[in-house]
Amino acid sequence: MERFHAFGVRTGVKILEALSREQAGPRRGARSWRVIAAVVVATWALVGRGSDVHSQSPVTIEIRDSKYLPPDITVPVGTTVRWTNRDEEIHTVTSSGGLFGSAGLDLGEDYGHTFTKAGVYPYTCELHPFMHGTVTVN
Ligand SMILES: [Cu+2]
Repeated sequence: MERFHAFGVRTGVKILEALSREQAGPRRGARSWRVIAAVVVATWALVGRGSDVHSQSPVTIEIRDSKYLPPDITVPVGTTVRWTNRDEEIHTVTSSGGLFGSAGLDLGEDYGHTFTKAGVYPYTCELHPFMHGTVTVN
């Protein structure tokens, strides 16, 4: 979500730069409506966009003793969930709907996915089908 905010800020800054060039030009009076429009857009880009996109704190799930801990979590839209493998054994995080999926994670390796839509997302380990977890996004 940090990225979206940065995009908004960059857009806002660009517009303000263009705006100050415009104002320095010789035909300033004739262009005042464009200046007003630019201010509106710049304000939207700087303030509106930045506050519309809430950044959520990331959530960590550990994989230990062939279990996802905690197995079921509920997070707000926009949350990045990160799974870290604490087992000597390789595990995966594989969405049942095919929406996300890790490679085989070795001890200490992790995998993250950002959930941008509300829904219920069950997942499993490709290597151990008895392992189950669910991420509920609302
Ligand atoms: Cu596994």
